[in-house]
Amino acid sequence: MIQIKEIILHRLKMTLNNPFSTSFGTVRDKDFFIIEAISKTGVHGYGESVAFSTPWYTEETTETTKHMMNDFLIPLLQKNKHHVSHPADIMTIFSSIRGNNMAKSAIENAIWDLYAKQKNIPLHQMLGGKRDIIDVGVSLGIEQDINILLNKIESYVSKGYKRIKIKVKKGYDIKTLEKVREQFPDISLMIDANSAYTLNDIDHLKQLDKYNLLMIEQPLGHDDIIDHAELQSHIQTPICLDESIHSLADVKQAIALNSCKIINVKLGRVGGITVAKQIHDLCAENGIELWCGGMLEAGIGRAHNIALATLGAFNLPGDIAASSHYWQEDIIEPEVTVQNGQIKLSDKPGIGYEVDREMLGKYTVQTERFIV
Ligand code: OSB
Ligand code: MG
Repeated sequence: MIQIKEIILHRLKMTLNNPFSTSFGTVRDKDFFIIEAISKTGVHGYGESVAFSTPWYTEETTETTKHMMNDFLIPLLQKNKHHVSHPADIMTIFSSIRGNNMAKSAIENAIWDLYAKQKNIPLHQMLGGKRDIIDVGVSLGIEQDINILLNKIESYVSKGYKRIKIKVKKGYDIKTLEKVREQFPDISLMIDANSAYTLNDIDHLKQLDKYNLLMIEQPLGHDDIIDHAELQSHIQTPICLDESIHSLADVKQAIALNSCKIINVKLGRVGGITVAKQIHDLCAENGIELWCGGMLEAGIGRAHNIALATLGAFNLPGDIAASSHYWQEDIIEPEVTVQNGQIKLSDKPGIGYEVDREMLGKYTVQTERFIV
């Protein structure tokens, strides 16, 4: 049994070290929730809501996650408090609410942390993780000045990051890759378009094949599965889906249609650890490669990503950079560090990092408590 006594929503505001630009716009600040779930026995579990302030990536925003948690999800937890024997039950309890996966994921993941701490084992071990050290890559935003991008690549390559991802958009793709490959002919390199192209760009996208890219992430529509299959049949570069995948059903469709060879799994986008594990198992059976995506998380969200990335089929480096890549100071102790492009898993119970209550307090702008 998991007897949840209280849920606390901490609303935080933090500013990124560097504004992060994609084909859709720029993220400078994060306004998000840390969910603290407290059991009757006094165990504290934490989750992080990854929605942004505006709905540019998916439909969710900080405000919609708040509405969902306050008015629907927490009331469902209150009503079903005697029916939680395992964190996977949370998904069933929330199943009457359509979509809103980031809000659901934040709460479910807090309860996974709580449960693992209650059992006194690391979360990655509870999930059936297969490695105690993971390879990681870095995602670099669009830069006005190509030299800034080249310097950043140089710096992350020299720190040992296992692959470099660069954001692209129309007019900032072939020319950029030409320069990057000139200076770094052999690095493991991929691009992410965040839906910047359409099928009219097939001939343009064929030119990518000569840059020996590990993959192209989400070239077409954020809600498309069919056109990606068409595009994949014309290009050699493997397609990776990000925005298109929200559920196990989406993955089934992508597999059936050959829409991608690789999937970027984000806990928030798919609705939490339980679905992510189901997606993992289905992809493992069908030869789809996986890696763990990022949402410019603070430490708690990052710790959950690190645990997820230990699952067997996550065979490609994730967007899981060091805390210091994103933040001046993080809200966990110790912060996440990367050595030679790898993160060593903690052997402490749950997410394996302590929440730094002083830092949490410093960045908190609002706190709400709910008795369950
Ligand atoms: O498309 O993968 C993406 C960041 C915010 C929103 C969407 C994406 C990203 C990233 C950065 O690529 C991932 C990270 O470093 O957290
Ligand atoms: Mg992406």
